Amino acid sequence: MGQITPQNRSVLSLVGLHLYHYGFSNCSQRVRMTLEEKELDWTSHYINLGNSENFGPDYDGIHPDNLVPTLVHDGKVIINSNDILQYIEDAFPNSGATLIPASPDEITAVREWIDRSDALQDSLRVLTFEYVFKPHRARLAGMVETHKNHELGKFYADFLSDKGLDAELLSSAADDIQRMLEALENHLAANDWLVGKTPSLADISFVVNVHRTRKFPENFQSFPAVNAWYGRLAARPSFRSAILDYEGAG
Ligand SMILES: N[C@@H](CCC(=O)N[C@@H](CS)C(=O)NCC(=O)O)C(=O)O
Repeated sequence: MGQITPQNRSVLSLVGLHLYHYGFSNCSQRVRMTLEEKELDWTSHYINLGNSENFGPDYDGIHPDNLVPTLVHDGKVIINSNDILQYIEDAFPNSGATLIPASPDEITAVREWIDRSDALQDSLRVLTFEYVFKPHRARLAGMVETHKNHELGKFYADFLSDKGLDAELLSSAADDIQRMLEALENHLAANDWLVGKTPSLADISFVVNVHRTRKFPENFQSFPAVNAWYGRLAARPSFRSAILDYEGAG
């Protein structure tokens, strides 16, 4: 979707880079990691999803679906994390790391990996709620009300119901993630990075997903080439400042 015109026009006068984001959100993590790799200064607008701040007055009307992240750059408003990654690279080609390779074939390959990363979001959400948020269910009870008119409303209602998330939904999410890790493993067994000879937007987009799978009890860590690739990315300063430093933040 990329660039939008928000209902809340106040952001159109913002100067510089402003990111509306949440610590634990993998979509926010990939944008922060890209901003760090590009060595760009940005202003943080922290939207605590745990307190439904995405429905609060500061954020309502900025993102049409009340999701994070949103990037505002000199009044241009961009949503969808993977579109934001591409926007940042296009807007700042000469700053920090180059995150898009030069050849048309490689550019297409980056796009394809990013699309596959994007397609994992629903499955990651399902297992995140089941394994990471479920112990804190009681604290999330208010979400049925805040999310009731939202596309996620039914999901929150199911999650917070006595029955919990459907067993079939859980197993199909786990299968989806397993298949994706197998595809990554096949590719990374012969390549250090997803595309080309240096990390690209494809690696950043995906590594936050793999990072999330490491919080699940499933046997998602028995992929040696994925683990080695993950280790290479996790050793980068950008991974610490964009991801690890936010863990535990509300
Ligand atoms: N396709 C969107 C997905 C954004 C998304 O699902 N964001 C989640 C956090 S990762 C969110 O804001 N959820 C709101 C909520 O659960 O209330 C993107 O890549 O930015």
